[in-house]
Amino acid sequence: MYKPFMKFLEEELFRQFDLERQPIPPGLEQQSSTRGKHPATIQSWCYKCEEFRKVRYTYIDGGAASQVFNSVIYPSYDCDLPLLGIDFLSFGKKKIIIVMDFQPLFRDEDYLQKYIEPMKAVRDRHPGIAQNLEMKFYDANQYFSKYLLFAKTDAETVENLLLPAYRDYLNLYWQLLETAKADASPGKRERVMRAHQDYDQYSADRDPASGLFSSYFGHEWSERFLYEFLFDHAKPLA
Ligand code: BLA
Repeated sequence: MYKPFMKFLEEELFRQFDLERQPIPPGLEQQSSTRGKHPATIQSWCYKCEEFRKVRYTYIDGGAASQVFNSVIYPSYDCDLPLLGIDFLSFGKKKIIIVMDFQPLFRDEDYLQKYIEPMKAVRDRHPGIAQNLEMKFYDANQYFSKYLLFAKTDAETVENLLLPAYRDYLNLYWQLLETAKADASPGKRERVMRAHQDYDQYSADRDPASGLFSSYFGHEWSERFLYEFLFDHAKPLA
């Protein structure tokens, strides 16, 4: 269901950047499960390039029962561009959740003006999948922008509305990268590094997917996947 979206991202990345494949810890790159009611596979890819210190994406294919496309792009520490976050989920026909955001590293006015305000026009073009939903797992004021795509919707909406919105957000992200590169200042590097690390810790500790990974692949695998791959700058909770 979301494979064309993953493919599109992959093509955009390979077209624009000189990607170098990054190793994924043993056992985490790919896994299959026959534990649940339906068989499922999970597969992940990881790259880096000059502009991005880490580009990762994951696909869970559990047939009609679950389809998930999840990705985070972490820019280089020399640049304070938000992270690009994508979480497209589908559990059967009934539960479809779409999230895509430029996840801000800082919340001061200048920063929001530079990287988040430009999203408004894009968001306003896609009202059908930018619903004002409450977050249950995360704090919307931390690492999320006010112009995120966030919808609980149906397969038909995904089919009709998601691709144009997805392309619009991606295009804006590539544009903002140019702005960010132009005034990267090395003095800010430490601050950016710390923000990436805080994001990983925050995300790993709260990830609502932890139960899903455990049910398919076991608790131990789930913890390793979260702390050694998805959010590998986070420390496991004691
Ligand atoms: C919600 N994301 C969810 C949920 C799951 C996942 C199972 C809960 C759905 C529900 O029952 O309401 C799944 N999260 C995953 C998977 C991975 C993961 C499979 O990290 C990894 C492979 N989540 C992200 C990123 C964003 C994100 C990058 O990983 C940013 C765009 C957002 N996911 C996000 C939000 C919700 C969500 C905002 C709703 C959570 C809430 O209501 O608080």
